[in-house]
Amino acid sequence: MAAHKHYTGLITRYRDRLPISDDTRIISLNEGNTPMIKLENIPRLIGKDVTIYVKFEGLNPTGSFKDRGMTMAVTKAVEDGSQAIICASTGNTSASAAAYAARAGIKAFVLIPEGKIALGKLAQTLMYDAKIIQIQGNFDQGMEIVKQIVEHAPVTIVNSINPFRLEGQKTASFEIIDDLGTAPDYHCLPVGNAGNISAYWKGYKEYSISTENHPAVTNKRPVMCGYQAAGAAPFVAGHMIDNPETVATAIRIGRPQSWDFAWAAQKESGGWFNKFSDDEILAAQKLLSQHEGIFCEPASATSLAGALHDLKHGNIPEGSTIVCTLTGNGIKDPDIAIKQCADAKPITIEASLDAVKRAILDSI
Ligand code: AN7
Repeated sequence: MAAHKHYTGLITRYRDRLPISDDTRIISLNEGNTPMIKLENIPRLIGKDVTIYVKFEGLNPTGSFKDRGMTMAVTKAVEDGSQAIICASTGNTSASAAAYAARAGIKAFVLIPEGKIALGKLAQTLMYDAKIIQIQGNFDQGMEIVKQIVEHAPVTIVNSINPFRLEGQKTASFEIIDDLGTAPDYHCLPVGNAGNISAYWKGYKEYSISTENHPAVTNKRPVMCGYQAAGAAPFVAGHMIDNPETVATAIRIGRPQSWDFAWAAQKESGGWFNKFSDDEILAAQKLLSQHEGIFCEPASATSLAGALHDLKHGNIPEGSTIVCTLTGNGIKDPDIAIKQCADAKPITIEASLDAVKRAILDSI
C-alpha cells in the first residue's frame, strides 16, 4: 500500500528555510496551508479590472495567523527546556499561545486588556486552559510588563519580539509564491504590533534566494501596504501614540514592537502606510461577507478597506494582482458582527408551514 501522506504543518513543509534541526520535537497543529481565495464579485462591484486574492489566515487551527509564529516559538521554547510561556495580547496571540502550550504540555500565561478582547478569543483561551491575567490597562502596557517579567520568573516570551515568531510567520509569503508561481504586485496587511508585515517582507526576500533543496521560484517582490485603524495609527502619525482606540480590538496598539522592521519593509518595497476609520473597516468586513461569503474579523478587513481605497484613488493601478491577508476569523468577534447587522435581525414567527411560506414570499 502506498504511504499515506498528509499535511503536517508549516515547519515540516518549509523545514529547509527554518532554524530547525532533525531531532527537534515539533509542536504543531497542522497550521498554515491556508487558501488563497480569488474575489469574484467585489472587483465587478467596484468597477475595476483587478485581481484580488485574500489569504484566509482565519482558517488556521486557532482561527488566526498567529499559529504560524506560535508553532515555531513553542517548538523552540520546548527545545530549550522551557516549562512556561507568556505573552501580552489583544486576543489572538493569547488564544494561539494557549493552544500550543496545551499541545506541548507546558503552561501559558497571558496578559490581556480587561474588557477589550473579543468574546471568541476569550472563550478559546479559557478552554485551552491558559492562566489569564487581565490588566486594567491596554496592550502596550501589558507588553512593557511582559518584557520585564522574564527577569523575575522562568517564562519564555512568545510575543513577536521572540524572533522565532517571525520565522514561522514568514512562511505565509512562501505559500503565496508557491500558489501564484510568483509574488503579487501589491500585498495589503492590517498593522498592529507590526510583526506580520515584517515577517511577510522577510519571507518575500528570502524566497528569492535558493536553498539546497529548494530553488528560488521568482525574484519578484510586492509593494507592501500597511493599513491601520484611524484611532491606532502610529505608523501614519510617524510616532508612537498613547491611548489607541478602535472597534478592531486586535489592532488596538499604539506602541508597535516591530517598529524598525516595518519601516524597512515599507521603504525597501516602495510601499506605504495608511489609516481607516472604524466605519470604513466595518464596511469592508460586511462587503466581504455579503458579496464573497468570507467572514473575517474587523481588524482583518482593514487590509481590504485599504486595497479598495488605494484602487479607487489610483495608488494601485488597474491590472494589478493584489493579495490581502485576512488575519483572523470573523467568528472570533460575534458581538461586533451581531451589532453590525442590527437592522437584519432574525424574525420570529409561529412554527407553521403557512407562517414560514408568508415570511419567504414577503421578502422575495
Ligand atoms: C486579527 O493578538 O497583537 O501587526 O496580541 O489579531 O503582527 O501585530 C494581534 C494582532 C492583525 C496585527 N489582525 O498583526 C495580539 C495581536 C489580527 C490580529 C493583527 C493582529 P501585527
